Amino acid sequence: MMLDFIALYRYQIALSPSLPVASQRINQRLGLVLELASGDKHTWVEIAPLSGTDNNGQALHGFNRERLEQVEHQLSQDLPLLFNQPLDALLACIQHRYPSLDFALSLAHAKLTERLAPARTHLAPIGLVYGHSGETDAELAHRLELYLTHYQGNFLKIKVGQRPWQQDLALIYQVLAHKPKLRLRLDANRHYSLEDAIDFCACLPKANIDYIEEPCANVTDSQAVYQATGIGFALDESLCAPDAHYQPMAGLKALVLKPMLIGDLAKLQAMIEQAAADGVRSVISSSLEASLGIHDLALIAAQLTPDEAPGLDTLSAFSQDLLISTANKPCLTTADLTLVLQLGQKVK
Ligand code: OSB
Ligand code: MG
Repeated sequence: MMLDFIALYRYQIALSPSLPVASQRINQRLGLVLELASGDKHTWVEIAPLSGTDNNGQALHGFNRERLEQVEHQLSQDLPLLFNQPLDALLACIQHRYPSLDFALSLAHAKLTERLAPARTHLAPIGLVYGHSGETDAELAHRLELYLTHYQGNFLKIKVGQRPWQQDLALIYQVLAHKPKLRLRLDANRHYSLEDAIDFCACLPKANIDYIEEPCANVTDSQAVYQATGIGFALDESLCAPDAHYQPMAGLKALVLKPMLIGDLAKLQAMIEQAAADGVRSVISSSLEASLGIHDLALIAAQLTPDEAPGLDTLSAFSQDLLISTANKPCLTTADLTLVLQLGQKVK
């Protein structure tokens, strides 16, 4: 079976309220959609490196290092070579230069060869709570109260570290006053000083804390927080460098894996297997993809990390869905996207 239809599109979706990317915020999301067909098989994948600029025109840092324009340029060179080639040619294009590109090509291959099956069972993704920009403490507390009355999950992720730790702590006790059995994943995005992280973690209700993502600016300090308080940590930003390695160490509970930043699925799977061998959990997490990407991440999580609820609760700020309708909001079709390149004709 040959790749007999290839199309590449650009999308742009407004976000409201703006979404946090560590300490930065974005109010629009840009990305690409690659559409492929081979015989009667057809699929789409999203390519959306977490890079570009924030609401103040500053470059987003800490996540993908490739720019969308570079990826688009590379694809406009690669795709003509794939046209009328067998599906395995998709894997031959994986060059380990642009993680988002490698991820998308391997994902398209997995979908077209039915290696990524629609999941029989899904663990519900865990809810995500973060302060909106300009929101006061009282407004956040009120919004959270409403949210919790409807929230069904057993886990909840809360973003911390962007205000004095005492306020984060108060919020956590407020949440637990409503739902005392919740297990919390906290994410500090490296914002706490060692001293603040220790003071904060020492006051946490340990039995309710699953782990804290990246409490401090470096892994040595995150480990010192564990040694001082017994609160385990997860790595996220530390895994984003192109050749990132971690050492299994006391207190390291989990790897937060963002496939768009890691690369092809084989590499992702190898990381998950190595972590399991080291006794470290793997949690698949969103890189703020639109609904198409989030849908595929849920399938990947169901297949590769069936016992871990993924962190995918980042769609609510998207003003539109992308090709896959997930909620009561407008859904973009390929006709709404900007065509960059097309090879072959689509058979209906
Ligand atoms: O810090 O984990 C983060 C999304 C984009 C960039 C950074 C992060 C996130 C998320 C995704 O928090 C949601 C999740 O992991 O639950
Ligand atoms: Mg994180």
